[in-house]
Amino acid sequence: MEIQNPLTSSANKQKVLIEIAWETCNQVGGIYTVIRTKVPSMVEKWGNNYFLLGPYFPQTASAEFEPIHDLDDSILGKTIQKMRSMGLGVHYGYWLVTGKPRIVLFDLASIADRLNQIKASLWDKHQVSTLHVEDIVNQTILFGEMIRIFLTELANDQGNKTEIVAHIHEWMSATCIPDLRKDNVKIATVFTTHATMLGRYLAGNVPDFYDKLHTFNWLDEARHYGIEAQATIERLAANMCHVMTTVSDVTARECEFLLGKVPDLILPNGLNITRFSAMHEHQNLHTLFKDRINEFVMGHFFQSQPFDLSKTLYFFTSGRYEFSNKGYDITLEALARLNWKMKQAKIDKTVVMFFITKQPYHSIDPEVLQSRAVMDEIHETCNAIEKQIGEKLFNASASATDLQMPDLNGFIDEYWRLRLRRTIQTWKTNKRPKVVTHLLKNEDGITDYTKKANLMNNPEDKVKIVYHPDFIVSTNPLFGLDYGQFVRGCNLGVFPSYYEPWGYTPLECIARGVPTITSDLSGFGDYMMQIMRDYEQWGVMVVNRKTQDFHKAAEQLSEMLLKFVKQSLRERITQRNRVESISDTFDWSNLRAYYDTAQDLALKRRK
Ligand code: 1S3
Repeated sequence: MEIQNPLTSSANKQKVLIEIAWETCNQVGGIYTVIRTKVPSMVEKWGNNYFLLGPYFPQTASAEFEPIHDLDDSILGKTIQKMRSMGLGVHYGYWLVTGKPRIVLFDLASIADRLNQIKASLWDKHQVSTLHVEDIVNQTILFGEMIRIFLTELANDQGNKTEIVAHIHEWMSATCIPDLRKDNVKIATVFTTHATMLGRYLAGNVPDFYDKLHTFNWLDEARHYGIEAQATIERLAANMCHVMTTVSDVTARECEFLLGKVPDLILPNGLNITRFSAMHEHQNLHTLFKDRINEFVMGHFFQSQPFDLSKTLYFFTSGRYEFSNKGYDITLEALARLNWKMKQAKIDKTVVMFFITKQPYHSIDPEVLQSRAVMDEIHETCNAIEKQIGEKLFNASASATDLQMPDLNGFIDEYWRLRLRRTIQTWKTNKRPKVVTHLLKNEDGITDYTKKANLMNNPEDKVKIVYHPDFIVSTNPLFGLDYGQFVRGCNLGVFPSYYEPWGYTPLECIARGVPTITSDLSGFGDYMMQIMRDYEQWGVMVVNRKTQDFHKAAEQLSEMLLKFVKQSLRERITQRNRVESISDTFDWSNLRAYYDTAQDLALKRRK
């Protein structure tokens, strides 16, 4: 059935959904993943009645945005036209992601001359204090004003012909909500917060944050951390939208105490899951990408510390650099304990733990690059020798007069022998393999902790550390893998967060059939515990951080890691299959229903 487009026809009263986010066509963090991966499922339900709004940044737009040049006389076309005639920069086109939805991007510079006037109005009407704010706040104020103008024009033009829902994500898109309500614009609003600004700051700075939640005075704390504008906008949006939502029960508690609003609904995050028709395919990919990680590990460690790769496990953690919020501290403590336990138990295995995050650095460490390059040279020399032996062996075999196996040693030229020996000689060293792959601008929590815990890649260590202070992209010379491939090549993802409203990283592991560790303070971990009682059976382990202190939780984590290390290859393969088999649970085709409910409720409340 063809879906009639109310933006091009005025025949029937229909519903239109507009999704609005700072991260539409603008990747900053997790919200981009939410919006982008959800598109196919939204387009499936709403067809042409769905589009998105976002900010226009030429650089990101050049990669993901395809302009539509001809504006028709639909309501959408007319609204864009009207805004342009007001002198505002409005870009209209397709977002080049799966589902290819239409998007409208606002050029913030085109309204920048009105910034002070908009700020004055925010203060007069809603007492939002925006003096001396960071530039990002100014940008979001401009963005909010353009959204307000757009929605108001669209709704006025539609009158009673169309029911419009605006689903607004995070405070960065939310300065428009108080005015939309005050002006009684005919639009139903859903506001989803993916964290609270205050929660993020307090969790990282105040011990026992969760126990003290009910004691904080939001305004005092917001002023203390210099985020009064953001916190006020968030609070107003939460209380003035028609339906307020967040991504997990964990964050819902924060909303209650820090935003003064118990969310109406919880909207868990999903992914666009692609499953293979044959189970062995994801196992094959694991082997393929693990081999690539093996190459890196040989280049990095074997120069001074060769170990048996068939008895080596790759663990990793990744995310923004929030040392204790993301649980890097507890992970390091647990690894130090694991190292000790493996040595005590004389376990004949090696664990290489990768920390993948983003911190300022000068460049990749030239010594790390050099070691890799020389190892590649050894590899090439071996290939040349292999070829030479192969050809000579074939000739000798074809022309053989007896059945004696020829002496292979005689087939290698002196030149190649010498070259191989010299390259190995220049490569081998007594130096300890580096912990950090890059030249960091500053020491940080990870480097401090590795020193303090003596996790320094000592020869006797069973647990080796690779700290890669940059996100992994396919052009990266050290791995030559994109992030998804890297995840597939690893054996275990470790994410015992302290503050994590949802947390996509463990979910990204599940989607790729990789077992994972999360915490009961992360939205995802909490959700998992609610929907699957036997989650451990399915390769998801949850560290108890709610009721245990740091040291007890670190001990629990180290035991989880040890148990994993002790598994046999066969057990690991079975576990990977089980993890992969639950990935569908998190496909948007199953989770979109939560969004449908929120949007329906907003329409009912607007009436
Ligand atoms: C937020 O991004 P973050 O990493 O700043 O939103 C994400 C999407 O809902 C969520 O997964 C994450 O926990 C939040 O913290």
